Amino acid sequence: MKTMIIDNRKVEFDKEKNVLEVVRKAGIDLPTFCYYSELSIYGACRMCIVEDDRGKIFTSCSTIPRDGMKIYTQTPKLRKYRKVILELLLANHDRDCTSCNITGRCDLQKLSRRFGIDNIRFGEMKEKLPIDDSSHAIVRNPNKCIHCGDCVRVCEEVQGVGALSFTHRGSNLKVSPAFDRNITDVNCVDCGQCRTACPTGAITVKDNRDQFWEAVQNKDKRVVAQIAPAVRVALGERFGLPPGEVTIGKIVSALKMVGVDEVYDTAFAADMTVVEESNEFVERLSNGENLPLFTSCCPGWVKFAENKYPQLMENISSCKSPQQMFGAVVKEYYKEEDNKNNTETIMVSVMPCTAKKAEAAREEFEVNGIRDVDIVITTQELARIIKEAGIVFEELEDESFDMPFGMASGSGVIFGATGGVSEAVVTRLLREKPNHTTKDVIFKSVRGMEDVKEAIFNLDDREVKVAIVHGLKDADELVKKVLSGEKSYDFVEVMACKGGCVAGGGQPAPININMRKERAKGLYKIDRTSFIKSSENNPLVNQIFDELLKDKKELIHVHKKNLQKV
Ligand code: HC1
Ligand code: SF4
Repeated sequence: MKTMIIDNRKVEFDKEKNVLEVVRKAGIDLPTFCYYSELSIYGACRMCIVEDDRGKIFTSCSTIPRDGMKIYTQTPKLRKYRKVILELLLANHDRDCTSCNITGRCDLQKLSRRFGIDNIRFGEMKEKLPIDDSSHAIVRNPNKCIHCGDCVRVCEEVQGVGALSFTHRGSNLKVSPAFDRNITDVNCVDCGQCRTACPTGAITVKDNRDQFWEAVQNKDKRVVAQIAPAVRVALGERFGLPPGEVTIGKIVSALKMVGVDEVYDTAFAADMTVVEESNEFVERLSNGENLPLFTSCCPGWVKFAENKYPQLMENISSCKSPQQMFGAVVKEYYKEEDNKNNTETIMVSVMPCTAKKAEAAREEFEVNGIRDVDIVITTQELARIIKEAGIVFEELEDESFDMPFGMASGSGVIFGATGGVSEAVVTRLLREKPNHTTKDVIFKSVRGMEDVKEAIFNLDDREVKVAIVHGLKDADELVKKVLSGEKSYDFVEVMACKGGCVAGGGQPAPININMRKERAKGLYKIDRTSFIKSSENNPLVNQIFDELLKDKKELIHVHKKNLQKV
């Protein structure tokens, strides 16, 4: 085993790819703004510097560990350099910390406190740049940017979008969309992954808490909330619970306490999607048209396809996403009563995803002046609402969802993890064929965090090929292979974020692979203990199809005519 001496202590290492990882293995939390193990190494912030036994200073993130290396992490020189780096960053940074969206969670604030920066010797050095508030999903405040490049690399390396880049030079250097455009004028797909990587308040989630409070405090309105699958396994992190801990009972309880009238489960609408989308799939398999069928529930993916692959529009399922389906169904359900009593139903979605905000605002999701979904708040906004209301989340008693839209199957819940939609659809199709025995094989192929997963099964003597991909860069590569004929599939599930919705842009961040796995595990645990296993066995879903949607299937479909190409 190779060893290094770190601060006079022997540390063994093996597969660690840089000195920073060995230092962390030794239990030392070296500061850094720009190091993410899942991204390329940039080495720009220089906070992770270490000193060797000859007094040479270098960045640990960009140095390969060598056997016998001797380094120090806390010398007087290093302390001085780190403090100067922080002072210079702060000199170029907005100092409105008390009113900043991420105060208390900002890495710059935390490190400034940790290194005792109580005086900044330099005055504010830069003139104020305009804030880009144009997007429904994220807000960009360049005055809080420290040029770590994390957002640029996530958008390029993981999402393959490249909506952000470094522009200008020297002291004018900044991160922005090309030609200083607004983020809505470039190919951004609203996924919010840049926000989950941003260590400061330079990119934040668009805050819709005020609309939420206004709605719940208006007694003339019936406020109905739907909670997405992935929220229940991540919200607890904001209250000190581990990733994957299921807190759905407390979430329902908290929403009731702040004034929501009815709380429903988006997984119910996911069950509806499974039933409707598998019917659509079977129809396409039988007529051979528009295959492969691409899933439509992830708005980041849909927008990416609209921008880059308009020729695939007919291949994307015409089913609305569960969020939008639910909004349309709930509004229809209350329509008569609302008309009679002259009231209004407001649909609030609690989502792990920033792109859901943009999806809800799309033109095609409004019929006769009524929007499917009125307000979307993310997991992290809900955490702030709970804190603002003074609710002690950890001590809340569990409450159950309201009826008739509060009962979901395990299949609906696992939508929140990559592979969940495919698993639910395949399970449904195979369950109808009692002689099938491939269940275990399929489950092994569709679960897990591999970039691309495949499953093959037989349906009525036809081989059906499924692909599951998460992360838009990997999706892009897969689509290219499908279009060139290199790969052939019948069903393709795409989720824009790595890991699926469990790692959406509105979830507690930063997010790492372990958190993705733990959150997904939480969803699979719910699935295992679910009273109803599969979507088509949800009696309330069947009732909605038989009654409310009997002659109104168009409510849950969308034919995308408004391509949002930029
Ligand atoms: Fe998702 Fe979906 S699973 S897209 O990841 O299909 O956001 O959780 O709500 O709509 O159900 C997100 C999650 C979510 C939809 C469902
Ligand atoms: Fe890129 Fe997604 Fe951020 Fe848009 S929201 S800039 S696509 S990472």
